[in-house]
Amino acid sequence: MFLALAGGVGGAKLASGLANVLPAGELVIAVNTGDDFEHVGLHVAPDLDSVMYALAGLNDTVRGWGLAGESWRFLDALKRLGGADWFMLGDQDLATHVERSWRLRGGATLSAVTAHFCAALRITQTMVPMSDDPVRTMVDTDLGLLPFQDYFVRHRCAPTLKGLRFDGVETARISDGLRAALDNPALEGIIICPSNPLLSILPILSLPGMRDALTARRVPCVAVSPLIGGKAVKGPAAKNMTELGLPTTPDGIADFYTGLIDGLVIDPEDAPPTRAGLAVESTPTLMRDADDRARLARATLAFTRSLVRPA
Ligand code: FO1
Repeated sequence: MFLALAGGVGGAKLASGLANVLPAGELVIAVNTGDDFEHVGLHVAPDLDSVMYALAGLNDTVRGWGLAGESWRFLDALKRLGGADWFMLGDQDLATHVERSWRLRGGATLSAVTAHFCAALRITQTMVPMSDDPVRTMVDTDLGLLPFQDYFVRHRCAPTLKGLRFDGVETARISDGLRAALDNPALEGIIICPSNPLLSILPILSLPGMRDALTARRVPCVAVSPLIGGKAVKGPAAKNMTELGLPTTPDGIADFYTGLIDGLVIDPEDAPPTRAGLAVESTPTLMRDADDRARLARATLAFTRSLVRPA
């Protein structure tokens, strides 16, 4: 079995490709929850939902988040009442947030709610939150410290990034599902999806014990670069990397994941990293449709399987 670390739109795309090409039950996807927040009294978990909707084939592929065929009558009515309409909750999507919040309030863990939703949507792979404890990404910007969704949606990632803080992470525990995948003797490899390294993957890596677990890995770990030709396909990954002084190149990605990866998948538009000892697979990484997602998933799995960790 394989473990994938994911968050955001790029992560959801490769996660769904991996889910489709691997036999049922052979993939665990651990998802960033640093983007989670309380909104209009509801627990919203955007990255869990992006991955879940993609795995269920229900996601809106044009917008990149939320459900296909969405309607917005709730949002219109909320706006009429002077409510917070800056974060767009679709009518169908709302059911996810209401049901999740209701179950959490009844004492269920985020892992239990996620497992229940995945079963209800007939998802045959395992998707788990990185942690059941609250971790909240705070973005330090030229406008001051902003909660993640304020930075990402309300300000459209325009403020200059100066740093990141993950509130609650010091005491957050790796979820049982993620821990079990890391410790599973049948684990063949770990794949870091082409998610924003800073906003989507760093919260997962910041959980106490996570870097140690990856450093001590017995199986190969491969990252798929989120950059094509030095630019992000969607979202602020390249802007964020530049603002924090990381080159928007495979070298920048390799540096960011130093000590954690054995191989890097890059697009042919990018020059291979110069770092010694890092295996590189150059293959098209743009995922426009299900065929692209399956092809990149197969290439990434074959590359990961070809790498052997020294004993
Ligand atoms: N992204 C936006 O740019 N604007 C929105 O109004 C918005 C609403 C939204 C609602 C539910 C959901 O699950 C995700 C939503 N997203 C929205 C996407 C999301 O906030 C970001 O893509 C992720 O947090 C970044 O990974």
